[in-house]
Amino acid sequence: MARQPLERGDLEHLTTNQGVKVANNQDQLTAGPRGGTLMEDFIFREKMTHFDHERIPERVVHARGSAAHGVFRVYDDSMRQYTKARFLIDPRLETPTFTRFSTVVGFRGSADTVRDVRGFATKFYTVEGNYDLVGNNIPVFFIQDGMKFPDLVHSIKPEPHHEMPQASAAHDNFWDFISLMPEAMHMIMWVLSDRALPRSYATMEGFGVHTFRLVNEAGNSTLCKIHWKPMEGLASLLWDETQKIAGKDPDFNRRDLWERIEKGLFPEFELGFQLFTEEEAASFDFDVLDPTKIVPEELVPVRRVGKMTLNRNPDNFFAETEQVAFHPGHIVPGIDFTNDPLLQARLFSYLDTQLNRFGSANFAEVEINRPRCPVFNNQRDGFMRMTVNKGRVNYEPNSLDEGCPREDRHRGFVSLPEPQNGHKLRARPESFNDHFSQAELFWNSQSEPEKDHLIEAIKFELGKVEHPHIRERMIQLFHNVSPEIAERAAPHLGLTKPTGDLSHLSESPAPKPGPKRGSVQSSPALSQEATRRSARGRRVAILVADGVAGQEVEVMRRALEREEASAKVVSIKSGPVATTDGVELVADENFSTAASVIFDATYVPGGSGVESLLSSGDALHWLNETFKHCKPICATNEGIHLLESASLKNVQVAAEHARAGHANDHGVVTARGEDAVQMVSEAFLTALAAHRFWNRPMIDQVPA
Ligand code: HDE
Repeated sequence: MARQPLERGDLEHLTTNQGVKVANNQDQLTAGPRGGTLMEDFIFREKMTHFDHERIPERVVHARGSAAHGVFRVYDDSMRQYTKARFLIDPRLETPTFTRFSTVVGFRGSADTVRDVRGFATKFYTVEGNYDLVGNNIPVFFIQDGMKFPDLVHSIKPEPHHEMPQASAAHDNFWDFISLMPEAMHMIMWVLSDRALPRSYATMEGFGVHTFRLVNEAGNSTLCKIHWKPMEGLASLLWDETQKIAGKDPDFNRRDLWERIEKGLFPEFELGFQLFTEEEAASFDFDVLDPTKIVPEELVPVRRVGKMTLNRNPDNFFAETEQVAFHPGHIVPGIDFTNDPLLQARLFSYLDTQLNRFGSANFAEVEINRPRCPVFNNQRDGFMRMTVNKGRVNYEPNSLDEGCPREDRHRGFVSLPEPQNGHKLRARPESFNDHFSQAELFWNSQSEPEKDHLIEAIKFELGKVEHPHIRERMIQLFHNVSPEIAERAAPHLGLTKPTGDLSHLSESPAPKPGPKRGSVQSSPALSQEATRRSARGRRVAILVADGVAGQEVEVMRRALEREEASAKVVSIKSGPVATTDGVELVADENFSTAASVIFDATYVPGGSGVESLLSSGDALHWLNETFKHCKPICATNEGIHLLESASLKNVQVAAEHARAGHANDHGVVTARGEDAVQMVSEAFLTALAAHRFWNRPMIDQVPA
């Protein structure tokens, strides 16, 4: 039955779910003004019942997430030789997508910037059915076999007796488990690196993790690894920042995604494939079915085939972001699985988890999960069935509906007839047992600042571990990755002379590590430093006080906006700011609502107002912190005094090295004179795109 079209008047009035207009939404129906509630109050009972049932179980992992609609298009038809999936070979097709980014460990209300893997799951509503690419921002995983997933997740989630800590791996249970699971060491290196602290969802990579297959029209299969490459390059936060942001703005990454899209700065990602044959795979010194291994890009380059643009925010968080149901088993003709034992376990788990979350097999009928191509089968009924099937036939074969719906032998999904033969057993292949080579490859490929951050992460994570024997075991494992790691971290954990002794593993039933077989010593693609970044989407704070040179603020703001960066004016108090030149200026934020950690860079314009900033502890702390976090700093005219203030000695050193109008090695840009802003703006934007300046002098002494 068709729904009556809504008239404007219909949308003005409150109704019950049955469409009955409500006269009073303030009071229950009672026997007299001070009397008891009447059972017949169907309006109150309906409202309260619905409220009581508003939650569905949060995801057991990846509970905290945010999402965006988008579109995907391939560049050309060159993938035709590898796959018959139409969305990957027909450049005329614009495929709608829905992408959900998430953290893994924290509950649904936890902070965005915790140290964690990020989920990167995309639903492609293709013309041949929904394809879900349910990946992460890290290309490997902790475990090799899905049998261990419940143990892994139990160990990393808050400890069950007191439910602490929230959204953090820094506790004994997790490191106890890992210390007995050497296969996790490659993943551990990634999780302790800057990759686990993304600046933005728009500046992180995505990975399908497992080896998948593409299958072409002739039925030939090619193995592949799947990548998302962010067009804005890779950028991360510092650990100190992430902890502060978790308090100042727990929605930091969510807000960033939302605001980028609202401003039209759509996050873009190129889809890439590493393609290789079975023969090539057999020649690698690792097993491509082992999800703790990457295929180094230097071995098989990533071929970028198309682009996804995230261009629309969801209309309703629950209906879309919370109810979207991903499943690696949602694939389309032209894509197929491999025997990766982690992937095989996922093929069971995701469907099962959706049944638990929705309480019904009809979750595919919820709008966000509904394919955009026709769905036509004999599945019927169940909780919350939305489809009103017509006709008498609900079986196949039939003659009463001319045999419909019937199989499509030509376009229907056919699994690759890969031979499967073997004894029934539970065993880990020998080819999976090199647990350290690629962990070392990752370490070797990091820049010096990235290595420093990783060592600091070990100090924090293991520093939180109370049992000394767990710390000791982990350090011995790190020694097997690289003695340098163990030697640098051990003294801070009260441990001396790690030797790499792994005798404690005899206590563990987990598969033992074999010899290192790795041949690639370093892979530049694994460092985030080599990435090409832009100023797009970056946030700059302009620090002002009454008496600021308004024109300088305006010229800088325009220069930033031209490069699609944004500026917020931060002052001692909110509201109008008096300027020396009569330019109208209003502070967007003040020192109690904003903090340096929420921004990528700071600019201090000239004017007599700098005097007030000089006597503001908040302003000095702001600048110190910006400096300590290695972010670009710019100052013009009197603004330079703030950099020169006594408590900002280090900034001063950096400023001294700055040639007027040029960013120096330390990312500090200054200039004096009437054209000061014009002189600095280009260098400041270049510094903004460069993201961080790690070689600042005396950074450890900065009080922030
Ligand atoms: Fe998941 N994972 N996972 N996972 N996963 C879930 O499904 C699971 C794994 C990933 O935004 C759950 O709907 C098992 C690898 C993402 O909604 C659950 C194993 C990778 C998301 C589940 C893995 C992922 C999930 C929880 C090991 C990267 C969030 C709620 C065998 C390739 C999707 C849900 C979203 C969510 C199970 C390992 C990525 C329980 C059993 C490896 C991005 O089904």
